Amino acid sequence: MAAPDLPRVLSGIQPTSSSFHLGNYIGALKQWVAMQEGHEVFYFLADLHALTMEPPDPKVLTERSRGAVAQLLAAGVDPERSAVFLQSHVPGHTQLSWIFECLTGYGEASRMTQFKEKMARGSGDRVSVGLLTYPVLQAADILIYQAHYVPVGEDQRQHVELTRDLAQRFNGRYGDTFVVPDAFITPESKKILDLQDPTAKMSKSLPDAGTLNLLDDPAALARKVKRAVTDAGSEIRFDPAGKPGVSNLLVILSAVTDTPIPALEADFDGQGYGALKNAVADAVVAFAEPLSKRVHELLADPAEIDRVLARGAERARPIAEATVRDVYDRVGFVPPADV
Ligand code: AQP
Repeated sequence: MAAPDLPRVLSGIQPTSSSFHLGNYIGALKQWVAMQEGHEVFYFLADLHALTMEPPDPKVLTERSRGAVAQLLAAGVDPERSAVFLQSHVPGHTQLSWIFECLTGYGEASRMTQFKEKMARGSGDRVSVGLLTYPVLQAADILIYQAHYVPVGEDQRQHVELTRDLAQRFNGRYGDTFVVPDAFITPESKKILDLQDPTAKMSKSLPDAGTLNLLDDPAALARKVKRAVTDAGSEIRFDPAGKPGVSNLLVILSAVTDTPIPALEADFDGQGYGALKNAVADAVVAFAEPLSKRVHELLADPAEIDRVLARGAERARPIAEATVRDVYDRVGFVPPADV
């Protein structure tokens, strides 16, 4: 395990589908893997957050959670170096969340873009209070570990800003308690776009044709890439404003082959969109196929997945408990006496 004086990294991902997509991988998980070097890292499956929309069938949630762990490990998260755990295994997250809920304005929470977007998809009583307070629980998830960096995609920037505000608000009122964390967002890969609608982010809640799922079979992946919406003209150039479809394909190719975008632009000089799509399809399949195979191997031993989660929670819990104790003291709760 990493030395405790290394900068701390914390991030989470929701087990809200049976497969992560390439946006999750390129925007977040790839950085999770890289940041295992030189940092003390905590990565959790946000199973509490997974209830905020329409709560899934309990068996499905259990399966998705184990499946999510398998995908993290197959993508390169190493449980020896990273604490990998379930949010529901560390009660401190919800204990701290209440304190932050009481420091967050109702208007402030209801202005969060993701809340407004998801609220627009639901209606009336089907929008849960949990959806409103989700970013506050997320602030607790981060601050409870005194994390310095939070590797996420661009869509999470506003939530990390709220986390920073809440840390500063608490520190201002009760004295220096929390590290004020920074979002770690890589400029080019911060927002992978939907292949059918390059104005929207790739997302599990958009139609499947535009989403490259890590566990899709190779034929489906290749088909989706080859049917991707591209732009006017024929030149292969990285220009996110003028050529969003082509630029998105270049970002994907760059991420899965670890090749800088200018080198790809040079390689494809004079070639058409068809050549780019063929190369992206081949590269995505070459990346996803072994990952998918490894996921299925790992899932054959669910007891080992549960042991990884137990070891991760064992590392996380003492840090979380110490923060909750300190915070409860600072707000003035009477400490429980020894009897
Ligand atoms: N398209 C994306 N590009 C870059 N990063 C992305 N992330 C998600 N989509 C993209 C990042 O993935 C991490 C995990 O996100 P999450 O668990 O919150 O998943 P999500 O945002 O709910 O994923 P979806 O697919 O977008 O789900 P819906 O449709 O339900 O909202 C985060 O770091 C996120 O930034």
